[in-house]
Amino acid sequence: MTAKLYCFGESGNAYKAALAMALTGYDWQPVYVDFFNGGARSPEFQALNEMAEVPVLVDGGQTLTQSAVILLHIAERTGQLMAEDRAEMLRWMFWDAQKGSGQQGPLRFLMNFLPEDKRAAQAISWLSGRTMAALATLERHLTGRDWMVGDAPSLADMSCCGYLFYTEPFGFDRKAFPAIDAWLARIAQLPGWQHPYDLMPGNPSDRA
Ligand SMILES: N[C@@H](CCC(=O)N[C@@H](CS)C(=O)NCC(=O)O)C(=O)O
Repeated sequence: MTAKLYCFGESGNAYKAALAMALTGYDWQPVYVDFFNGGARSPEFQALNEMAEVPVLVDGGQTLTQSAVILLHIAERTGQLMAEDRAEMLRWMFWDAQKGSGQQGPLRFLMNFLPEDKRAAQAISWLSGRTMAALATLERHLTGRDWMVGDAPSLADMSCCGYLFYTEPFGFDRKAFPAIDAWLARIAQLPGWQHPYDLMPGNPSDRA
């Protein structure tokens, strides 16, 4: 049965799952969540995910939330994108959930999607410092290696790249991070790769 990914184009956390499914040839379809009009806070959505967060994957009889859990499910089902060194792969996925996507997502939201009069300067400044430090960590790790773990793409790459293909500004300039830049180019060369706005419904231009 075709799996359903509850998602929206601007969601880097949903993109991780969508990208993994696109690269592995998973049988899936997107279900649009109207996040910017409260879609993730509706009683219907919260019945699906009590955490009121996107993404959610409904696959057969299972309802899965948290992008890392969904990624593991896809790798276990397909036998693809699972690094040989599972602990190292999980280490980077946990890191990403807190220091990578966990900060990039809110920062990008604050800087681009909140009404201008609600963009708290102090929160942006604090999150920017944390985000830049985490990007420096990622840059150091990727210097001299092609993939996050071992010599092939894995869930760690899906996770850590979640927000880095978007062009809405949040202080990440690819040119300033050559190892990240080259790694993103390698990911974009993988057969089946698509940009988040091509893979999932919803785009900032819808609200322009
Ligand atoms: N740790 C979660 C984070 C999910 C998340 O923060 N999703 C955002 C959209 S990208 C969301 O639904 N946020 C709602 C909120 O924070 O109220 C994951 O990896 O799935």
